[in-house]
Amino acid sequence: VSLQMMKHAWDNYKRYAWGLNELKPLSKQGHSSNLFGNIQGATIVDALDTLYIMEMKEEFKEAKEWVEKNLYFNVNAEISVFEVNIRFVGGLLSAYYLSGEEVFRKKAVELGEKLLPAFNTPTGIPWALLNIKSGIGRNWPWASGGSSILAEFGTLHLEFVHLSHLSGNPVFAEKVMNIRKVLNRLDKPEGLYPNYLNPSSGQWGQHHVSIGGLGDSFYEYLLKAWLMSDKTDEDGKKMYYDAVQAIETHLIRKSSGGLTYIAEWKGGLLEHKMGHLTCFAGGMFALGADGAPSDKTGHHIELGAEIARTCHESYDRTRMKLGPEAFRFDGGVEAIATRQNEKYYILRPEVIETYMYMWRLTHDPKYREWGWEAVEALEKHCRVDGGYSGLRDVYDNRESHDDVQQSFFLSETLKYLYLLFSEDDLLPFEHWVFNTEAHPLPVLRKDDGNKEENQK
Ligand code: DMJ
Repeated sequence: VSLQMMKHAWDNYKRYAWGLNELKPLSKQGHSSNLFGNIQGATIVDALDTLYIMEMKEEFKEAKEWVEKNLYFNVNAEISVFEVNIRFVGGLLSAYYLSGEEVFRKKAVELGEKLLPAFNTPTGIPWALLNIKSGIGRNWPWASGGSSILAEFGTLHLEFVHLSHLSGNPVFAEKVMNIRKVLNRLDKPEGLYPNYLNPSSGQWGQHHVSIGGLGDSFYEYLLKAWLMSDKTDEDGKKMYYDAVQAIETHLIRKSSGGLTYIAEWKGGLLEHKMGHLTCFAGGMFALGADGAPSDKTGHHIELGAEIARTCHESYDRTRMKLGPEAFRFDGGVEAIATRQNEKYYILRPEVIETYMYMWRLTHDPKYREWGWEAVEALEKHCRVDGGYSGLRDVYDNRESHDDVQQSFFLSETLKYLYLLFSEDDLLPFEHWVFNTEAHPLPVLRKDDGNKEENQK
């Protein structure tokens, strides 16, 4: 089924928005997000590996040809370093490792080089935004006193380690190792990592902590850096398990109805709200269970299962059976959005991602059942003639479509669905880690001698 969904999403993108970043499935035209500046083809690059894995050979071939002929980075454009890294660098790296086609390696390294000026700050903590022609960087104007964002500069590690591996140039890995160093030198309030860090002073901005937006994939990449290093990156490992310990103590709570959730922390005060983005953490806890210190393996799997259950409830308690952007545990509600501007669903993957990890790690059939519920809801409410669209209000009885087919729907949501219903030996976890945009990267073996082995 996810294969047919992919075909519908891809065919319509191709028909109406080919070469542009994303598809507007109701207007049937292209959509350009400013996150990618005027780099084009986000959907193509994000979808390459999904096409490959689903064995959509013709489509993969036409996507590859587009990359060869049309993907250029010599453009005068200000881009988000994080978004371009996770979608474009990540997408190209996976396409290279899966297919072995040199063009993807070449373009990934070329783009990586374009991102390097972002690190020209007094601390080496990169800027959020970068003009890839002039090399001038800056931060989001809204971010606490000129700060860089934890989930942005903390989500470069996996891709940059692979860029060094594939180019023979150590500079990429050095840049991300330096980020670690800066973080390790700093005092952390209650052992927690604030979302904001000033790249000039090297000091934290506001003490806001989140496992959802602005924080999320920083934690994910600590764990995955350790896994991707064939469990040699002890520093990443320690930082991850220490962070989880602090998160459990200060952020994880249980509602009176028995639902475990991860709250947001603002200078010591809890906001009892959980984002859809935060739901990825169920899968992360379960994936990290194996390496957990002092007999905590079962506990981390259990934590993953409880987060999965809570996020499933956030879906089940809506009319459309798709979850809201954020849901609350206060004012008499549990796992329900109470503010109008938190009721939307934009085809995000995190809940399905967690089902996929929980399924692979426990084989409890309920995760496939829950995944199937999501498929039915997507087909019923998000599928339109011209592709798939997000929804403005998942509690409404009539669909109000947002008219965007996000590129992560093809790279993540559909890939995780496909994997949820596949055998475990398709991209097995012993050999692959998924970047935060669901692009698989091979584990780099300790001995490193055998490239073949790395690519299994
Ligand atoms: C994706 O780009 C990535 O999953 C990122 O980590 C978070 N936001 C979107 C999907 O929701």
